[in-house]
Amino acid sequence: MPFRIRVPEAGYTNPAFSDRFILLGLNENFQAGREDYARAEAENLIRISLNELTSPLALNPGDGFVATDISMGHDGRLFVAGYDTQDNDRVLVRIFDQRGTQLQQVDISSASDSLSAPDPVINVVQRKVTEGGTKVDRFEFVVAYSTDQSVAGTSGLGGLDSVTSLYWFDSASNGGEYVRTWTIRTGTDADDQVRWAGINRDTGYVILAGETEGVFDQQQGSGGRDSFLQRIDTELDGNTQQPAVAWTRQAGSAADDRVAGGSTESVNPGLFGSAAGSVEGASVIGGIDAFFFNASSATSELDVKQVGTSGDEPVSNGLYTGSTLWLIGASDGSYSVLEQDEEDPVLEREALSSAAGFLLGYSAAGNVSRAFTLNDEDDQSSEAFLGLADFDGDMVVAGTTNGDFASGGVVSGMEQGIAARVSLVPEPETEEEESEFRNNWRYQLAADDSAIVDLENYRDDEIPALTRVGNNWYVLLFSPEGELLTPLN
Ligand SMILES: [Ca+2]
Ligand SMILES: [Ca+2]
Ligand SMILES: [Ca+2]
Repeated sequence: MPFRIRVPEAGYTNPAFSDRFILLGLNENFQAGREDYARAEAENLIRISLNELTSPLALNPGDGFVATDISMGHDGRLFVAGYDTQDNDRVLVRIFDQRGTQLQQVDISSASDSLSAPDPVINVVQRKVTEGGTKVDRFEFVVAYSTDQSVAGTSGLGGLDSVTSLYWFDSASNGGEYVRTWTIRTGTDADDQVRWAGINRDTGYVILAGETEGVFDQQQGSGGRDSFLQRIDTELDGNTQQPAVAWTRQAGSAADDRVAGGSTESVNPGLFGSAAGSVEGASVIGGIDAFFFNASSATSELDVKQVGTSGDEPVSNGLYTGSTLWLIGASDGSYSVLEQDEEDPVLEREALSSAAGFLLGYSAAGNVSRAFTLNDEDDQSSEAFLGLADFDGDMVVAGTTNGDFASGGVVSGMEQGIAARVSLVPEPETEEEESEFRNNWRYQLAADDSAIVDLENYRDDEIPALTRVGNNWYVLLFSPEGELLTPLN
């Protein structure tokens, strides 16, 4: 039976930072045994989220802010990292509630620092710590960027270095705000470019994943640019919390290697990227391969998984969910998984006429489990994937096309942002099998020179999308069904 829920604006209030939601159930006492009333098939409550942000969240209204990364957490707060091109590329973090109200701007670098397109990355965590004998929630974020310029309170090591800052939410400061715990500058005497930063939920250590052209302590260079994974602990010096590098692990091929991200979700921190050549002696598959590994110290044995096909699989981003590492990128191949009796499954590739986005799922042992290719229907245009989020058991990808990705029939020839939900419900193997609902959809922004560069998951209710249109930066919201809840015009 179709029905509609109206929430009149007058009289509706929500003092919380997060959206309200309704859990809708049946009045069983009323209908029990009553004539002409039937019981519902399932007694699950229907969840209805009330979205309060209905226009795009403009991140640089009239200023020079360039957004580079977003992260979601702490009662629906959205954290946006970036830099201000009108203030010496000063690194900033802007924190918003779900209505798009800015709650705090955190100045990460100093007013005296003069940076150059520092490309900061951010991640947040909620973890339990013991304070006075009781467990309390501690909310933190880490932000990291690379620079070869002087940064107040740090000493340059040579070329680009990584500058990393840890912040925590102090409810006693100014009515509740994020304050700095520490800042550290790390790297080699050559260029070090941080690509990802995260915080371990259990013990709170910080992990950096990036690329280096130098050689870290106790490490060996493999040639060109290598990957590195670095653990930074927080140590107590009296009552002061100080950063301390626990270890750095460097790995790579003889050529320039690319790092797309890292993880603190597994027992040992991990890193993933792509390389053209053997990474630490692993077997080359061909062309550009994807690779990933976990490390527990500077010297423990590395088990590098090098995966892919004879074609090119350059990895742009990825995500660990449960026991699966998901990798995205773009290639002119169509991918599928060949299951074999008593042998490991094999990733297969068929050549395409145009570039398409790929989404590949791997086990920790390096076995491919799922493979998806999202191409334009006519196989003519170039798609690239940049952003990835898990959402209600599915994956959502985003990036760009220069053609007709969503089969809308309009091709401007310019780059336009795209997003798609990829259902992980398996396809039925026989016609007799009941086909389950697959919530697959595609969306293409009708805005030239646009891109969707990063995605987040807001409590399985909405998909916040960091979006560029020309020089303007926005956060857009998609519904679980792929409807744009914040129309651009
Ligand atoms: Ca350096
Ligand atoms: Ca290398
Ligand atoms: Ca294509």
